[in-house]
This record gives sequence, C-alpha cells and structure tokens, in this order.
Amino acid sequence: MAGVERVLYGLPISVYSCKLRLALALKGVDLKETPPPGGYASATYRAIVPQGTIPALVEGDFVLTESDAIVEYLDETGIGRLLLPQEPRARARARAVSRLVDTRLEPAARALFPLVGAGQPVPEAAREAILRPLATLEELAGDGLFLSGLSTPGLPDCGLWAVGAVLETLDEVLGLHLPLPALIRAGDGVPATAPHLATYRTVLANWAAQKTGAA
Ligand SMILES: N[C@@H](CCC(=O)N[C@@H](CS)C(=O)NCC(=O)O)C(=O)O
Repeated sequence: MAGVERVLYGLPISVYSCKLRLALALKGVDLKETPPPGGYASATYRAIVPQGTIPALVEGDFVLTESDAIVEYLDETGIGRLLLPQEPRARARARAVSRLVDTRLEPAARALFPLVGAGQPVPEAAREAILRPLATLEELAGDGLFLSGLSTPGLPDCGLWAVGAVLETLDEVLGLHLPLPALIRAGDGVPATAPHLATYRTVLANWAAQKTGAA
C-alpha cells in the first residue's frame, strides 16, 4: 500500500512468527520483524494490537492478527508469490490442512513446553496427541514432498515446518524418541526457507538450554 508503513510484530522464539517468516521467505518478501513493545500481551502492545498476540501486521489503522489471515491478506493484495492455490477446492483444502497444523499439532507440541527442564516424565497421552495429527498430515501429503499437495510448498507447509522444528527440539531435550516424518524437514531443502529454519533451531536450542540449565 503506497505511503503506508507496514509493520510486522513478531519474536524469534514464537512458532507462529516463524511460520510467517517462512511464508514471507517463500513469497520473496523482505519484511523486518519488530518485537512487540512491552512484550506480547502487554498493555502497551495491546494498545496497538488489541489481541495481544504475535504475529501481527499493521498498516496504518489496519491491524491484522492470525498467521493464516495475514498470509491470505498478502496473497489477496498481490504481495509476493501466492501461497494458496486459486482453484476453490484446492484453496479450501490448503486452508483446512493449515488449520489442522495450527489447531491439533501445534497445541500438542506446546503442551510439552512446561515439561522442559521440569524433570518429569512425559505422559503417553501427550505423545499420542502429537503422533495422531502427524500421522494424518503424512497421509494427506501422500507421496508428495509438501503438505501443499503441489510441487511447490504453500501455506500449510510453513506451519508444519515451524512446528516441526519445535518438535525436534522437544524430542531431543525430553528424550521422546518420536518417529518424526521427513515431511517436517522438507523446508530444509528449499533455498528460501532453509536459513530461517536453521536460525529458528538455534533459537529453540538456546531456549531449551536455558530451561534445562545447560546454558
Ligand atoms: N492462531 C494464532 C496464534 C498466535 C499465537 O498464539 N501466538 C503466540 C506466540 S507463538 C502468542 O502471541 N501468545 C500470546 C497470547 O496468546 O497472549 C496465529 O496463527 O497467529
């Protein structure tokens, strides 16, 4: 949008900020991330972004949260390469798969955060909560390299790769021995996203080291 400054709020450790970073990289859009003033959920940040969550995109008085909505908005306003298909059924499928990552897999991974450094065993039900959506996602990808179902990665892949990096970190520090599918690492073979994923893994490793006292 000509003349209006575009601000993207996010943090290096945030899984959804990583998802959006990957989406921007696939789009070929260079948009620097700004930390939420006062931290996310703070009163200062809520004065700008009422939801208090990251990522958030602000263009003047237009404030948008939710990673999927932000990517769809960028697609629909012609910013960078399209990450959702145009054909209605393919588009609906991509949205549904992305929601599956965000509403099933990510929360199951997040549920394990408090166990990092806590020295407690991981309940079998928590492992199952991760493995179930992972198996579904693998089935949906079929023989394809990408969750998009296409020959190029799209919106659902960005979420999966970000959560995938989190799962790998949890797997290592909690000794989960999860049978993690190759699908979660497909972003490492994509030149645009590989460096962002490498950086994110380092951020996660530092976070885990701090939690476990290994730092
Ligand atoms: N569904 C949202 C989730 C965003 C989200 O939960 N972000 C976390 C950081 S990874 C956050 O802002 N948490 C603070 C809060 O929920 O108050 C999205 O897709 O962007």
